[in-house]
Amino acid sequence: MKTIFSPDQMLHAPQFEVSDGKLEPAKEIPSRAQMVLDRLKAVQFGEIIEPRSFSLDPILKIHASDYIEFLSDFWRLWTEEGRTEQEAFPFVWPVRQLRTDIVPDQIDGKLGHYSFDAGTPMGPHTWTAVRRSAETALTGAAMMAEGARSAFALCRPPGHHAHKSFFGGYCFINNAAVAAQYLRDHGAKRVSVFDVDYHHGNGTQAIFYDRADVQFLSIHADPKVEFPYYLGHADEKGVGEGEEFNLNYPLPHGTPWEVWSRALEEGCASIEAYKPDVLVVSLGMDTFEKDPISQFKLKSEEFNLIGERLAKLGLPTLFIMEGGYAVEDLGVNCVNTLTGFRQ
Ligand code: SP5
Ligand code: ZN
Repeated sequence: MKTIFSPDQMLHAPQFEVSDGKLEPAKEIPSRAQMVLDRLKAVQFGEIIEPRSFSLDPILKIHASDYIEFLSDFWRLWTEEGRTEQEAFPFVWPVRQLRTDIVPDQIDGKLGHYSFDAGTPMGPHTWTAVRRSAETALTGAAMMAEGARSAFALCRPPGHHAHKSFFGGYCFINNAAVAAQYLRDHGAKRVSVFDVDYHHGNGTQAIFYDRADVQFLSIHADPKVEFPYYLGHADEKGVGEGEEFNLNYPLPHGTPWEVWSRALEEGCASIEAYKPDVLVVSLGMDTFEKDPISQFKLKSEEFNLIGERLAKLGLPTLFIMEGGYAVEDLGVNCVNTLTGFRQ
């Protein structure tokens, strides 16, 4: 299995995030990708290649053009307003009765309009890294469309919390959604996106919620007690043509493999019934027992079992990296999943 990655993805290097009411050290940092690369090389897992270049068109099939323009222009606008901070945080949002149909001119107003949390700072090179991360996902999708049986897009920044026109949860472009759409546009009739990150994939769910051609499944911590809080409940099943093609498996804090794997089984059964042409896995390793921001109890060896179970589906499978913040163990856990799949 080939891995796709660009060193440009390291250029987004946040120092801080707002979490638990204070500035904390950022969790979604470049060393995450480095740990995965180091482990891939140590076990000689397979070739590591650079992503191809793409126009913005496949990204604009998922994201609003004004949002992508905001991301790409952001640092210029920020410095033009005389701001000197090296990372920018949103801190005011248009919730409920506030207006979302007028985009503010001032940069803090824009930041709030295009985001949903204060945990996702933007820096001078965020756009370069974000676009390259999306191209990593797109290259994986192109390889699958060209007949590969599997590929690993080492995306960073991650993507599954990003909606059509706002960022959050460390995510800016929804890499898995962009890849799934690319696959639809290049021969796949049906695509399943299976999100096994600890957090609900709110962005991916919302993007495909009214569609029957992309099935979305997510196993995650119950949003009643965990980020992203406002989406990911079991009764969210899709709307219109998309009804029954959205499946959520919220689980309590403390969930061990014995319970988590039952949701994995149920998800796999639903994928088998849907009969997709290709599977996209939103691969988060933050279900790990030692993850610093998460509360599930999966052990390193159990990541092999995830890969093994997914392989039994017998589908062409594109892995897209999402979260996982136990940096020291991240490479082992990630490569364990990929190794379990390959055996
Ligand atoms: C891609 C991904 O995994 N994004 C996750 C974003 C989570 N951001 C909110 C983090 C809140 C952390 N609270 C920690 C409590 C333990 N001190
Ligand atoms: Zn996560």
